[in-house]
Amino acid sequence: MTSKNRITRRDFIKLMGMGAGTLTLSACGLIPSASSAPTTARVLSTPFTPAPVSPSLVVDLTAGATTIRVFSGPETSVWRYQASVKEGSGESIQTLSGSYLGPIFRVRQGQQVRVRLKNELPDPTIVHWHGLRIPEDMDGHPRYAIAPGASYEYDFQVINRAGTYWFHPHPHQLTAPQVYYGLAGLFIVSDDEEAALGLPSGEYDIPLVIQDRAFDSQNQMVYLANGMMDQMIGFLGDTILVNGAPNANLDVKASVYRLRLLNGSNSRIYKLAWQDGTPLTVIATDGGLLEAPVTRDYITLAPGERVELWADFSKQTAGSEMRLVSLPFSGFSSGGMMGGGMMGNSSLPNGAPLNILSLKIGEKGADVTPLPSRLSTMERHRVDEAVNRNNPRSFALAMQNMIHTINNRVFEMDAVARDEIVQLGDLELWEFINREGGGGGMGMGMMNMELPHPMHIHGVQFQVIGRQIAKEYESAYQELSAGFVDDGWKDTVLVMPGEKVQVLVRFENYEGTFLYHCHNLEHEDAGMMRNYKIES
Ligand SMILES: [Cu+2]
Repeated sequence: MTSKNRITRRDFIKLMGMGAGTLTLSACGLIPSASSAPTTARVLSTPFTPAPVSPSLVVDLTAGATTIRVFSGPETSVWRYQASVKEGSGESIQTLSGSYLGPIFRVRQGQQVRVRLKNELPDPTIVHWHGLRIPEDMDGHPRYAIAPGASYEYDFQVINRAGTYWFHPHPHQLTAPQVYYGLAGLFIVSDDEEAALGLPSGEYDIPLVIQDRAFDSQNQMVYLANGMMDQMIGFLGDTILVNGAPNANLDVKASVYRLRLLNGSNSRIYKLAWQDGTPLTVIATDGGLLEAPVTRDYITLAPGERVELWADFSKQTAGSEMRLVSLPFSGFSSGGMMGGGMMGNSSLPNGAPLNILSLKIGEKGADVTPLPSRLSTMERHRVDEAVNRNNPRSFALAMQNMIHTINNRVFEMDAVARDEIVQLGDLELWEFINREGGGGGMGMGMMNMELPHPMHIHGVQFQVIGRQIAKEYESAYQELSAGFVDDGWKDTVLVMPGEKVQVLVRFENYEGTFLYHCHNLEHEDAGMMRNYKIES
Protein backbone atom coordinates (compact mmCIF):
# COMPACT_ATOMS: atom_id res chain seq x y z
CA MET A 1 0.00 0.00 0.00
CA THR A 2 2.78 2.38 0.82
CA SER A 3 5.27 0.91 -1.59
CA LYS A 4 7.63 3.47 -2.99
CA ASN A 5 6.07 4.48 -6.22
CA ARG A 6 8.88 6.10 -8.08
CA ILE A 7 7.95 8.00 -11.16
CA THR A 8 10.64 8.57 -13.71
CA ARG A 9 10.70 11.95 -15.35
CA ARG A 10 9.53 10.34 -18.54
CA ASP A 11 6.61 8.69 -16.78
CA PHE A 12 5.79 11.82 -14.89
CA ILE A 13 5.81 13.96 -17.97
CA LYS A 14 3.65 11.34 -19.60
CA LEU A 15 1.49 11.43 -16.54
CA MET A 16 1.34 15.16 -16.96
CA GLY A 17 0.54 14.74 -20.60
CA MET A 18 3.28 17.06 -21.71
CA GLY A 19 6.64 17.00 -23.39
CA ALA A 20 6.58 16.79 -27.14
CA GLY A 21 7.55 13.14 -27.36
CA THR A 22 5.10 11.88 -24.81
CA LEU A 23 2.17 14.19 -25.17
CA THR A 24 -0.83 12.10 -24.32
CA LEU A 25 -3.95 13.50 -25.78
CA SER A 26 -7.28 11.92 -25.28
CA ALA A 27 -8.39 12.89 -28.73
CA CYS A 28 -6.32 13.98 -31.64
CA GLY A 29 -8.91 13.80 -34.36
CA LEU A 30 -10.32 17.13 -35.30
CA ILE A 31 -13.88 17.03 -36.36
CA PRO A 32 -14.93 19.62 -38.92
CA SER A 33 -16.45 22.68 -37.40
CA ALA A 34 -20.03 22.22 -36.36
CA SER A 35 -22.52 24.78 -37.54
CA SER A 36 -23.70 25.92 -34.14
CA ALA A 37 -22.53 29.43 -33.43
CA PRO A 38 -21.39 30.31 -29.94
CA THR A 39 -24.24 31.70 -27.92
CA THR A 40 -23.87 35.16 -26.53
CA ALA A 41 -24.29 35.12 -22.81
CA ARG A 42 -26.62 37.47 -20.99
CA VAL A 43 -24.24 40.25 -20.45
CA LEU A 44 -23.31 42.44 -18.53
CA SER A 45 -21.95 45.52 -17.17
CA THR A 46 -18.62 44.07 -17.95
CA PRO A 47 -15.84 46.56 -18.35
CA PHE A 48 -14.00 44.07 -20.46
CA THR A 49 -14.96 41.30 -22.80
CA PRO A 50 -12.07 39.97 -24.84
CA ALA A 51 -12.43 39.58 -28.55
CA PRO A 52 -13.36 36.02 -29.39
CA VAL A 53 -10.41 33.78 -30.05
CA SER A 54 -10.89 31.17 -32.67
CA PRO A 55 -11.20 28.35 -32.92
CA SER A 56 -13.69 27.56 -30.25
CA LEU A 57 -13.12 24.45 -28.24
CA VAL A 58 -15.73 21.70 -28.11
CA VAL A 59 -15.15 18.86 -25.67
CA ASP A 60 -17.09 15.80 -24.59
CA LEU A 61 -16.46 15.29 -20.88
CA THR A 62 -17.63 12.06 -19.28
CA ALA A 63 -17.75 11.42 -15.55
CA GLY A 64 -17.66 7.70 -14.90
CA ALA A 65 -16.22 4.81 -12.94
CA THR A 66 -13.00 3.03 -13.81
CA THR A 67 -9.99 1.43 -12.15
CA ILE A 68 -6.48 2.84 -11.96
CA ARG A 69 -3.16 1.44 -10.80
CA VAL A 70 -2.21 3.64 -7.83
CA PHE A 71 -0.11 1.04 -5.98
CA SER A 72 1.31 -2.31 -6.86
CA GLY A 73 -1.26 -5.04 -6.35
CA PRO A 74 -4.97 -4.57 -6.92
CA GLU A 75 -6.09 -1.61 -9.01
CA THR A 76 -8.05 1.14 -7.29
CA SER A 77 -11.67 1.86 -8.16
CA VAL A 78 -12.03 5.55 -8.92
CA TRP A 79 -14.31 8.04 -10.57
CA ARG A 80 -12.71 9.95 -13.39
CA TYR A 81 -13.40 12.60 -15.98
CA GLN A 82 -12.46 11.66 -19.49
CA ALA A 83 -12.38 14.22 -22.25
CA SER A 84 -12.36 14.03 -26.00
CA VAL A 85 -11.88 17.05 -28.21
CA LYS A 86 -14.61 17.35 -30.82
CA GLU A 87 -13.52 20.67 -32.25
CA GLY A 88 -10.45 22.81 -31.74
CA SER A 89 -6.85 21.98 -31.01
CA GLY A 90 -6.12 18.58 -29.52
CA GLU A 91 -3.49 20.33 -27.40
CA SER A 92 -6.27 22.12 -25.53
CA ILE A 93 -6.81 18.96 -23.51
CA GLN A 94 -4.01 17.12 -21.73
CA THR A 95 -4.61 13.80 -20.10
CA LEU A 96 -2.94 12.67 -16.90
CA SER A 97 -2.52 9.14 -18.14
CA GLY A 98 -2.59 6.56 -15.41
CA SER A 99 -4.13 9.01 -12.94
CA TYR A 100 -7.66 9.39 -11.67
CA LEU A 101 -7.17 13.16 -12.04
CA GLY A 102 -7.66 15.36 -15.00
CA PRO A 103 -7.92 16.19 -17.77
CA ILE A 104 -6.19 19.55 -17.98
CA PHE A 105 -7.84 22.19 -20.15
CA ARG A 106 -5.44 24.71 -21.68
CA VAL A 107 -7.34 27.60 -23.21
CA ARG A 108 -6.78 31.19 -24.23
CA GLN A 109 -8.58 34.16 -22.80
CA GLY A 110 -11.41 35.01 -25.17
CA GLN A 111 -11.90 31.46 -26.31
CA GLN A 112 -15.42 30.05 -26.53
CA VAL A 113 -15.60 26.75 -24.70
CA ARG A 114 -18.35 24.22 -25.17
CA VAL A 115 -18.35 21.17 -22.93
CA ARG A 116 -20.88 18.39 -23.12
CA LEU A 117 -20.90 16.73 -19.72
CA LYS A 118 -22.15 13.15 -19.71
CA ASN A 119 -22.99 11.62 -16.35
CA GLU A 120 -22.02 7.95 -16.23
CA LEU A 121 -21.90 7.93 -12.43
CA PRO A 122 -24.52 6.17 -10.28
CA ASP A 123 -25.38 9.55 -8.69
CA PRO A 124 -26.35 13.03 -9.86
CA THR A 125 -23.51 15.36 -10.74
CA ILE A 126 -22.68 18.75 -12.23
CA VAL A 127 -19.39 20.50 -12.97
CA HIS A 128 -18.34 23.76 -11.31
CA TRP A 129 -15.61 25.76 -13.06
CA HIS A 130 -13.80 27.04 -10.01
CA GLY A 131 -12.63 30.64 -10.37
CA LEU A 132 -14.18 31.31 -13.76
CA ARG A 133 -16.38 34.33 -14.36
CA ILE A 134 -19.25 32.73 -16.24
CA PRO A 135 -23.09 32.94 -16.26
CA GLU A 136 -25.02 31.27 -13.45
CA ASP A 137 -26.30 28.39 -15.56
CA MET A 138 -22.71 27.60 -16.57
CA ASP A 139 -21.38 27.70 -13.02
CA GLY A 140 -22.43 24.28 -11.79
CA HIS A 141 -24.95 25.27 -9.14
CA PRO A 142 -26.36 22.08 -7.56
CA ARG A 143 -29.84 22.89 -8.86
CA TYR A 144 -28.47 22.06 -12.31
CA ALA A 145 -27.27 18.60 -11.25
CA ILE A 146 -28.08 15.97 -13.84
CA ALA A 147 -29.27 12.41 -13.24
CA PRO A 148 -27.24 9.33 -14.12
CA GLY A 149 -27.24 8.92 -17.87
CA ALA A 150 -28.10 12.57 -18.53
CA SER A 151 -26.03 15.31 -20.18
CA TYR A 152 -25.44 19.02 -19.61
CA GLU A 153 -24.26 21.51 -22.20
CA TYR A 154 -21.79 24.17 -21.14
CA ASP A 155 -21.11 27.04 -23.49
CA PHE A 156 -19.20 30.05 -22.22
CA GLN A 157 -16.52 32.50 -23.19
CA VAL A 158 -13.36 32.53 -21.10
CA ILE A 159 -13.05 36.11 -19.90
CA ASN A 160 -10.72 35.38 -16.99
CA ARG A 161 -7.14 36.53 -17.09
CA ALA A 162 -4.37 33.98 -17.34
CA GLY A 163 -4.34 31.69 -14.35
CA THR A 164 -4.64 28.22 -12.89
CA TYR A 165 -8.32 27.52 -12.42
CA TRP A 166 -9.91 24.12 -11.91
CA PHE A 167 -13.14 22.18 -12.14
CA HIS A 168 -14.85 19.63 -9.96
CA PRO A 169 -18.33 18.28 -9.17
CA HIS A 170 -20.81 20.38 -7.23
CA PRO A 171 -24.02 18.35 -6.60
CA HIS A 172 -25.52 19.10 -3.22
CA GLN A 173 -24.26 16.80 -0.45
CA LEU A 174 -22.23 14.79 -2.97
CA THR A 175 -19.38 17.17 -3.79
CA ALA A 176 -16.97 15.78 -1.23
CA PRO A 177 -17.28 12.08 -2.13
CA GLN A 178 -17.22 12.78 -5.87
CA VAL A 179 -14.05 14.85 -5.60
CA TYR A 180 -12.62 12.31 -3.19
CA TYR A 181 -13.11 9.38 -5.54
CA GLY A 182 -11.22 11.24 -8.23
CA LEU A 183 -13.25 13.87 -10.05
CA ALA A 184 -11.21 17.03 -10.53
CA GLY A 185 -9.16 18.66 -13.26
CA LEU A 186 -7.29 21.85 -14.02
CA PHE A 187 -8.46 24.65 -16.28
CA ILE A 188 -5.43 26.68 -17.28
CA VAL A 189 -5.97 30.00 -19.02
CA SER A 190 -3.30 31.96 -20.88
CA ASP A 191 -3.46 35.50 -22.23
CA ASP A 192 -1.32 38.01 -24.11
CA GLU A 193 0.00 39.74 -21.00
CA GLU A 194 1.29 36.46 -19.66
CA ALA A 195 2.66 35.29 -23.01
CA ALA A 196 4.78 38.43 -23.29
CA LEU A 197 6.68 37.45 -20.14
CA GLY A 198 8.19 34.32 -21.60
CA LEU A 199 7.63 32.32 -18.42
CA PRO A 200 8.80 28.69 -18.36
CA SER A 201 6.55 26.68 -20.64
CA GLY A 202 6.09 23.24 -22.13
CA GLU A 203 7.89 20.67 -20.01
CA TYR A 204 8.98 23.48 -17.66
CA ASP A 205 5.36 24.33 -16.75
CA ILE A 206 4.19 21.66 -14.34
CA PRO A 207 0.83 21.48 -12.58
CA LEU A 208 0.91 19.75 -9.21
CA VAL A 209 -2.39 18.79 -7.60
CA ILE A 210 -1.93 17.89 -3.94
CA GLN A 211 -4.47 15.62 -2.26
CA ASP A 212 -4.76 13.21 0.64
CA ARG A 213 -6.58 9.91 0.61
CA ALA A 214 -6.96 6.81 2.76
CA PHE A 215 -6.69 3.31 1.31
CA ASP A 216 -7.57 -0.12 2.65
CA SER A 217 -5.43 -3.24 2.34
CA GLN A 218 -6.94 -3.91 -1.09
CA ASN A 219 -5.85 -0.47 -2.35
CA GLN A 220 -9.40 0.85 -2.30
CA MET A 221 -10.16 4.40 -1.20
CA VAL A 222 -11.80 4.69 2.19
CA TYR A 223 -13.99 7.70 2.86
CA LEU A 224 -15.36 8.95 6.19
CA ALA A 225 -14.18 5.96 8.18
CA ASN A 226 -14.74 7.99 11.34
CA GLY A 227 -18.27 8.93 10.40
CA MET A 228 -19.63 12.04 12.04
CA MET A 229 -16.25 13.23 13.27
CA ASP A 230 -14.83 13.21 9.74
CA GLN A 231 -17.87 15.12 8.61
CA MET A 232 -17.50 17.80 11.27
CA ILE A 233 -13.75 18.21 11.04
CA GLY A 234 -13.32 17.38 7.38
CA PHE A 235 -11.79 14.29 5.84
CA LEU A 236 -8.06 13.79 6.45
CA GLY A 237 -6.30 10.95 4.66
CA ASP A 238 -3.00 9.36 5.66
CA THR A 239 -1.57 9.15 2.14
CA ILE A 240 -0.43 12.21 0.22
CA LEU A 241 -0.79 12.10 -3.56
CA VAL A 242 0.50 14.49 -6.20
CA ASN A 243 -1.34 14.29 -9.51
CA GLY A 244 -2.83 11.06 -8.23
CA ALA A 245 0.52 9.42 -7.39
CA PRO A 246 1.66 8.53 -3.85
CA ASN A 247 5.30 9.09 -2.82
CA ALA A 248 5.67 11.28 -5.86
CA ASN A 249 9.09 11.84 -7.40
CA LEU A 250 9.88 14.06 -10.32
CA ASP A 251 13.06 14.20 -12.36
CA VAL A 252 13.76 17.75 -13.44
CA LYS A 253 16.55 19.48 -15.30
CA ALA A 254 18.87 22.11 -13.88
CA SER A 255 16.70 24.95 -15.09
CA VAL A 256 13.76 27.13 -14.12
CA TYR A 257 10.27 25.73 -13.67
CA ARG A 258 6.81 27.14 -13.27
CA LEU A 259 5.04 24.96 -10.72
CA ARG A 260 1.27 25.37 -10.54
CA LEU A 261 0.07 24.09 -7.18
CA LEU A 262 -3.54 23.29 -6.39
CA ASN A 263 -4.67 22.07 -3.01
CA GLY A 264 -7.29 19.63 -4.26
CA SER A 265 -7.76 18.01 -0.85
CA ASN A 266 -11.14 17.85 0.82
CA SER A 267 -10.03 19.54 4.04
CA ARG A 268 -6.27 19.30 4.61
CA ILE A 269 -4.24 22.50 4.87
CA TYR A 270 -0.60 22.49 3.77
CA LYS A 271 2.30 24.59 5.05
CA LEU A 272 4.46 24.21 1.97
CA ALA A 273 8.20 24.78 2.01
CA TRP A 274 11.43 23.62 0.43
CA GLN A 275 13.11 21.18 2.78
CA ASP A 276 16.38 23.14 2.81
CA GLY A 277 14.74 26.39 3.83
CA THR A 278 15.11 28.11 0.46
CA PRO A 279 12.34 30.72 0.29
CA LEU A 280 9.54 30.04 -2.18
CA THR A 281 9.09 32.53 -4.99
CA VAL A 282 5.40 33.07 -5.71
CA ILE A 283 4.30 34.48 -9.07
CA ALA A 284 0.55 33.82 -9.03
CA THR A 285 -2.43 33.05 -6.81
CA ASP A 286 -5.98 31.82 -7.52
CA GLY A 287 -6.80 34.48 -10.11
CA GLY A 288 -3.47 34.59 -11.94
CA LEU A 289 -0.22 36.50 -11.92
CA LEU A 290 0.74 38.85 -9.13
CA GLU A 291 1.94 42.34 -10.01
CA ALA A 292 5.40 41.30 -8.91
CA PRO A 293 6.91 38.14 -7.45
CA VAL A 294 6.87 37.74 -3.68
CA THR A 295 8.83 35.34 -1.50
CA ARG A 296 7.68 33.36 1.50
CA ASP A 297 9.52 31.02 3.85
CA TYR A 298 6.43 28.81 3.57
CA ILE A 299 3.04 28.98 1.88
CA THR A 300 -0.22 28.18 3.59
CA LEU A 301 -2.45 26.50 1.02
CA ALA A 302 -6.03 25.63 1.96
CA PRO A 303 -8.45 23.46 -0.04
CA GLY A 304 -9.39 25.10 -3.33
CA GLU A 305 -6.50 27.56 -3.30
CA ARG A 306 -3.80 27.72 -5.99
CA VAL A 307 -0.36 29.23 -6.00
CA GLU A 308 2.26 29.30 -8.73
CA LEU A 309 5.95 29.05 -7.94
CA TRP A 310 9.02 30.15 -9.83
CA ALA A 311 11.41 27.30 -9.03
CA ASP A 312 15.01 27.81 -10.08
CA PHE A 313 17.00 24.57 -10.03
CA SER A 314 19.65 25.88 -12.41
CA LYS A 315 22.34 26.16 -9.75
CA GLN A 316 21.67 22.73 -8.29
CA THR A 317 24.24 20.09 -9.00
CA ALA A 318 23.23 17.09 -11.03
CA GLY A 319 22.03 14.30 -8.79
CA SER A 320 20.93 16.57 -5.97
CA GLU A 321 17.42 16.57 -4.63
CA MET A 322 14.91 19.21 -3.61
CA ARG A 323 11.90 18.25 -1.59
CA LEU A 324 8.63 20.07 -1.31
CA VAL A 325 7.36 19.40 2.18
CA SER A 326 4.55 20.47 4.46
CA LEU A 327 5.97 21.80 7.71
CA PRO A 328 4.43 20.87 11.05
CA PHE A 329 1.99 23.21 12.74
CA SER A 330 -0.17 22.87 15.82
CA GLY A 331 -3.35 22.01 14.06
CA PHE A 332 -6.61 23.28 15.36
CA SER A 333 -7.60 23.42 18.93
CA SER A 334 -10.49 21.63 20.40
CA GLY A 335 -11.58 21.18 23.93
CA GLY A 336 -14.50 20.08 26.01
CA MET A 337 -15.72 16.58 26.52
CA MET A 338 -15.11 15.50 22.98
CA GLY A 339 -11.72 17.10 22.73
CA GLY A 340 -8.35 15.48 22.73
CA GLY A 341 -7.98 12.11 21.13
CA MET A 342 -11.37 12.00 19.55
CA MET A 343 -10.58 15.06 17.51
CA GLY A 344 -7.67 13.33 15.89
CA ASN A 345 -9.83 11.79 13.22
CA SER A 346 -6.83 10.69 11.20
CA SER A 347 -3.52 9.06 11.92
CA LEU A 348 -2.21 12.04 10.00
CA PRO A 349 -3.89 15.10 11.53
CA ASN A 350 -3.80 18.58 10.06
CA GLY A 351 -0.39 19.97 10.91
CA ALA A 352 1.52 16.69 10.68
CA PRO A 353 4.83 17.07 8.80
CA LEU A 354 4.59 15.67 5.28
CA ASN A 355 6.68 14.90 2.26
CA ILE A 356 4.85 16.21 -0.76
CA LEU A 357 7.19 15.79 -3.73
CA SER A 358 10.85 14.91 -4.30
CA LEU A 359 12.53 16.56 -7.26
CA LYS A 360 15.70 14.95 -8.60
CA ILE A 361 17.90 17.44 -10.41
CA GLY A 362 19.40 16.17 -13.64
CA GLU A 363 21.39 17.59 -16.51
CA LYS A 364 21.38 21.19 -17.64
CA GLY A 365 18.06 22.18 -19.17
CA ALA A 366 16.75 25.11 -21.15
CA ASP A 367 18.50 28.45 -20.82
CA VAL A 368 17.43 30.26 -17.71
CA THR A 369 15.30 33.31 -18.30
CA PRO A 370 15.49 35.83 -15.49
CA LEU A 371 12.53 36.21 -13.17
CA PRO A 372 10.57 39.26 -14.38
CA SER A 373 10.43 42.01 -11.78
CA ARG A 374 6.97 42.97 -13.03
CA LEU A 375 4.49 40.23 -13.86
CA SER A 376 1.17 41.88 -14.56
CA THR A 377 -1.01 44.89 -14.03
CA MET A 378 -3.82 44.62 -11.53
CA GLU A 379 -6.69 46.95 -10.98
CA ARG A 380 -6.46 47.58 -7.24
CA HIS A 381 -9.81 47.86 -5.51
CA ARG A 382 -10.00 50.61 -2.90
CA VAL A 383 -12.13 50.30 0.18
CA ASP A 384 -13.37 53.88 -0.14
CA GLU A 385 -14.90 52.90 -3.49
CA ALA A 386 -16.98 50.09 -1.97
CA VAL A 387 -20.69 50.91 -1.89
CA ASN A 388 -20.92 49.54 1.66
CA ARG A 389 -17.55 50.80 2.91
CA ASN A 390 -19.09 51.85 6.22
CA ASN A 391 -21.25 48.79 6.57
CA PRO A 392 -19.44 45.63 5.52
CA ARG A 393 -21.49 42.61 4.53
CA SER A 394 -20.64 40.24 7.39
CA PHE A 395 -20.70 36.47 7.40
CA ALA A 396 -20.40 34.80 10.79
CA LEU A 397 -18.97 31.29 10.58
CA ALA A 398 -20.07 29.11 13.45
CA MET A 399 -21.16 25.69 14.52
CA GLN A 400 -24.68 24.87 15.59
CA ASN A 401 -26.19 21.45 16.19
CA MET A 402 -23.02 19.79 14.92
CA ILE A 403 -23.19 21.66 11.63
CA HIS A 404 -21.11 24.58 10.46
CA THR A 405 -23.28 27.56 9.57
CA ILE A 406 -22.99 30.93 7.84
CA ASN A 407 -24.95 33.67 9.62
CA ASN A 408 -26.88 30.92 11.43
CA ARG A 409 -28.05 29.46 8.15
CA VAL A 410 -27.33 26.33 6.16
CA PHE A 411 -27.73 25.74 2.45
CA GLU A 412 -31.18 25.90 0.88
CA MET A 413 -31.31 25.06 -2.81
CA ASP A 414 -33.26 28.08 -4.01
CA ALA A 415 -33.37 30.46 -1.07
CA VAL A 416 -31.65 33.83 -1.09
CA ALA A 417 -32.00 35.95 2.04
CA ARG A 418 -32.49 39.69 1.79
CA ASP A 419 -28.96 40.25 3.00
CA GLU A 420 -27.61 37.98 0.26
CA ILE A 421 -28.61 40.21 -2.65
CA VAL A 422 -26.05 42.45 -4.34
CA GLN A 423 -26.20 44.82 -7.29
CA LEU A 424 -24.54 44.12 -10.60
CA GLY A 425 -21.55 46.40 -11.00
CA ASP A 426 -21.12 47.16 -7.31
CA LEU A 427 -17.85 46.91 -5.46
CA GLU A 428 -18.58 45.52 -1.99
CA LEU A 429 -16.69 44.98 1.23
CA TRP A 430 -17.34 41.49 2.58
CA GLU A 431 -16.03 40.11 5.84
CA PHE A 432 -15.88 36.53 7.06
CA ILE A 433 -15.75 36.24 10.83
CA ASN A 434 -14.68 32.94 12.37
CA ARG A 435 -15.06 33.77 16.03
CA GLU A 436 -17.95 31.66 17.18
CA GLY A 437 -16.40 28.25 17.07
CA GLY A 438 -16.45 27.86 20.84
CA GLY A 439 -18.84 25.88 22.97
CA GLY A 440 -20.96 28.95 23.56
CA GLY A 441 -21.43 29.49 19.87
CA MET A 442 -22.89 26.10 19.30
CA GLY A 443 -25.00 26.10 22.40
CA MET A 444 -23.80 22.71 23.59
CA GLY A 445 -20.96 23.52 25.86
CA MET A 446 -19.59 20.02 25.62
CA MET A 447 -17.81 20.57 22.39
CA ASN A 448 -15.43 23.21 21.33
CA MET A 449 -14.60 22.87 17.70
CA GLU A 450 -12.56 25.69 16.34
CA LEU A 451 -11.78 25.02 12.75
CA PRO A 452 -10.45 26.96 9.79
CA HIS A 453 -12.83 27.61 6.90
CA PRO A 454 -11.52 28.31 3.37
CA MET A 455 -14.28 30.53 2.01
CA HIS A 456 -14.96 30.48 -1.72
CA ILE A 457 -17.18 32.87 -3.70
CA HIS A 458 -18.42 31.69 -7.08
CA GLY A 459 -18.39 33.81 -10.21
CA VAL A 460 -15.88 36.42 -9.05
CA GLN A 461 -12.28 37.11 -8.16
CA PHE A 462 -11.70 39.28 -5.09
CA GLN A 463 -8.91 41.03 -3.22
CA VAL A 464 -8.08 40.37 0.42
CA ILE A 465 -7.55 43.72 2.13
CA GLY A 466 -7.44 42.93 5.83
CA ARG A 467 -7.06 40.25 8.45
CA GLN A 468 -7.58 40.57 12.17
CA ILE A 469 -6.94 37.84 14.68
CA ALA A 470 -8.45 37.76 18.15
CA LYS A 471 -5.77 37.89 20.79
CA GLU A 472 -6.40 34.49 22.34
CA TYR A 473 -5.88 32.82 18.95
CA GLU A 474 -2.65 34.57 18.07
CA SER A 475 -0.10 31.89 18.81
CA ALA A 476 -1.70 29.16 16.69
CA TYR A 477 -2.42 31.74 13.99
CA GLN A 478 1.18 32.84 13.74
CA GLU A 479 2.23 29.34 12.81
CA LEU A 480 0.45 29.75 9.48
CA SER A 481 -0.19 33.43 8.84
CA ALA A 482 3.21 34.27 7.33
CA GLY A 483 2.31 31.84 4.56
CA PHE A 484 -0.73 33.69 3.25
CA VAL A 485 -0.31 35.30 -0.16
CA ASP A 486 -2.94 38.04 -0.30
CA ASP A 487 -1.22 40.19 -2.91
CA GLY A 488 -3.23 39.05 -5.91
CA TRP A 489 -6.64 37.93 -7.12
CA LYS A 490 -8.33 35.30 -5.01
CA ASP A 491 -11.50 33.24 -5.18
CA THR A 492 -10.87 31.25 -2.00
CA VAL A 493 -9.49 32.64 1.25
CA LEU A 494 -8.62 30.81 4.44
CA VAL A 495 -10.36 32.17 7.52
CA MET A 496 -8.59 30.85 10.59
CA PRO A 497 -10.14 30.25 14.01
CA GLY A 498 -10.48 33.62 15.73
CA GLU A 499 -9.97 35.51 12.50
CA LYS A 500 -11.86 38.17 10.56
CA VAL A 501 -10.93 38.47 6.90
CA GLN A 502 -12.04 41.40 4.76
CA VAL A 503 -12.25 41.20 0.99
CA LEU A 504 -13.25 43.62 -1.75
CA VAL A 505 -15.33 42.05 -4.47
CA ARG A 506 -16.94 43.51 -7.58
CA PHE A 507 -19.95 41.75 -9.10
CA GLU A 508 -19.18 42.86 -12.57
CA ASN A 509 -20.12 40.32 -15.17
CA TYR A 510 -23.37 38.40 -14.88
CA GLU A 511 -26.53 38.67 -12.90
CA GLY A 512 -28.00 35.57 -11.33
CA THR A 513 -27.76 33.26 -8.36
CA PHE A 514 -24.31 32.08 -7.37
CA LEU A 515 -22.84 30.31 -4.36
CA TYR A 516 -20.51 31.19 -1.56
CA HIS A 517 -19.36 28.44 0.75
CA CYS A 518 -16.67 26.77 2.76
CA HIS A 519 -14.31 24.77 0.55
CA ASN A 520 -13.73 22.23 3.28
CA LEU A 521 -15.83 19.84 1.22
CA GLU A 522 -17.32 18.01 4.19
CA HIS A 523 -18.42 21.33 5.66
CA GLU A 524 -19.88 22.31 2.30
CA ASP A 525 -21.80 19.07 1.89
CA ALA A 526 -23.17 19.39 5.42
CA GLY A 527 -24.64 22.77 4.52
CA MET A 528 -21.94 25.43 5.01
CA MET A 529 -22.97 27.05 1.76
CA ARG A 530 -25.44 29.71 0.68
CA ASN A 531 -26.76 31.37 -2.44
CA TYR A 532 -26.16 35.00 -3.17
CA LYS A 533 -27.91 36.84 -5.95
CA ILE A 534 -26.55 39.47 -8.30
CA GLU A 535 -29.36 41.74 -9.48
CA SER A 536 -29.29 44.49 -12.03
CU1 LIG B 1 -15.54 25.08 6.74
